[in-house]
Amino acid sequence: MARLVIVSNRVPPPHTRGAQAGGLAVALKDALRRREAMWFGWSGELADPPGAPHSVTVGRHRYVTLDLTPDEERLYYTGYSNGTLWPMLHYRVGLLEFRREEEEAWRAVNERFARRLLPLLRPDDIIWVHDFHLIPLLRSLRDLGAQQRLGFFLHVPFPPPALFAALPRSEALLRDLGAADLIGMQTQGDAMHLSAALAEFGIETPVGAYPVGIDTAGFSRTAATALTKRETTRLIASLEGRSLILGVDRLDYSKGLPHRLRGYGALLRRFPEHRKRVTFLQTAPVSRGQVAQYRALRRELDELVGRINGEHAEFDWMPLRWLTRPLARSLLAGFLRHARVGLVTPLRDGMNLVAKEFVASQDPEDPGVLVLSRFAGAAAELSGALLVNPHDPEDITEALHQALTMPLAERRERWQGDWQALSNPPGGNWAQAFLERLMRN
Ligand code: ADQ
Repeated sequence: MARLVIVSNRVPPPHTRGAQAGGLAVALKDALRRREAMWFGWSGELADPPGAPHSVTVGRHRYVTLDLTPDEERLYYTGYSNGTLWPMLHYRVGLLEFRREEEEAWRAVNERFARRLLPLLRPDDIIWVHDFHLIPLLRSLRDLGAQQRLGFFLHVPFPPPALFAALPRSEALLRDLGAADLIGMQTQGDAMHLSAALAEFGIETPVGAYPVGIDTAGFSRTAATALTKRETTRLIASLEGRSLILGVDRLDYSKGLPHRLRGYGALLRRFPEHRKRVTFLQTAPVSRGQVAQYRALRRELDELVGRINGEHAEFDWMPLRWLTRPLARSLLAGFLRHARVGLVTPLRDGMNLVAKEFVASQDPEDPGVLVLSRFAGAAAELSGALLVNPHDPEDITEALHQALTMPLAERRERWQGDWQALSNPPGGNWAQAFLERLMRN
């Protein structure tokens, strides 16, 4: 089997691999199992000058990482990737900030990465580049003469072409994407948007939907085991029989956290029968703390949490528990299993693996209910969830009430459909399907 070369912005360091919050490490675990691979990307470290690549080999996997200079981090990562592309791709034109200097630094870092990667490649490698940070790398590799099969996967949404056109220099970005042999997206909707945007410039690169999946059976086993862990037992004891509503996200404006908290506050006002009968635990580890919008969001949420607890708490009941530190994955699985409601309400999300992990973690005999944003990629697969418009806190309120009062038979029926959908996805394993199509092209 040909070697797989994964290129992504961050390469998880060996000791934390698989254990940290972050989509890609989790999503690619299966694709990397049982094959020779090289994973190439940013080390997460800063150095000036950046120096030679670091290389670590663990079994049949080699990890090669490069440092960024502090300026590169500011312009390529914090500036253009997180300050421009992230809001643009999540339909948030109002948050978009564009500076030419940042866009140029983004291109320069991609070219430097391509030059460093090229000598490490073998002629029959399959190269798979991930996410929006590294779009120009596709064109740079081709310009430098790389002839290998070259795939690209976008983990986040892609807006309709008329919205995307608001991005200055968007044509150059689309032409860079055109250097790939195959582009994978999370949903049919995203694939249609990108195909249409490419077609406007006569670019015919095939684009397909390969919804990122999880190891459903494996996560289910982890969750069942995690239920008996000391920490899970302590969580359950601390609830004193109350139903647990659980939210698990990175602290990001795409995740719809303020609307979600308002929806919960309204539940306690409109449906007072749930007062003292529920606890909402929201975990949202701080991410991208250098970006102004993220700092502002944190302040807004800290205040909102304080207000909701202040308004509704009793001397012996705190309605909302707010954690800005990450939870270990092994604990998360047990917490999800115990939750009566999984509350996943992003304003826009490529997929949202937490929604799938919630379904996978449930006890088939007594499953909880997923309340899910219709704008998460996962909504296309999870028809058993209660779908909400996350911009409307009252819609979240009503779905929470429905979930908390849903009879067991309906919970089972809804859950079983979703479990089936995740266990046997129509396209098979997403990464395998993508790689097979890439080889055929
Ligand atoms: P993310 O935006 O990081 O990923 P998501 O898919 O929700 O989002 O989560 C990825 C992983 O991180 C999941 O396995 C989840 O359990 C873990 N995680 C999230 N919050 C956590 C927390 N508070 N504590 C511990 N673990 C946490 C990007 C895109 C998504 C897309 C993924 C994968 O933004 O739309 O689903 O990539 O393609």
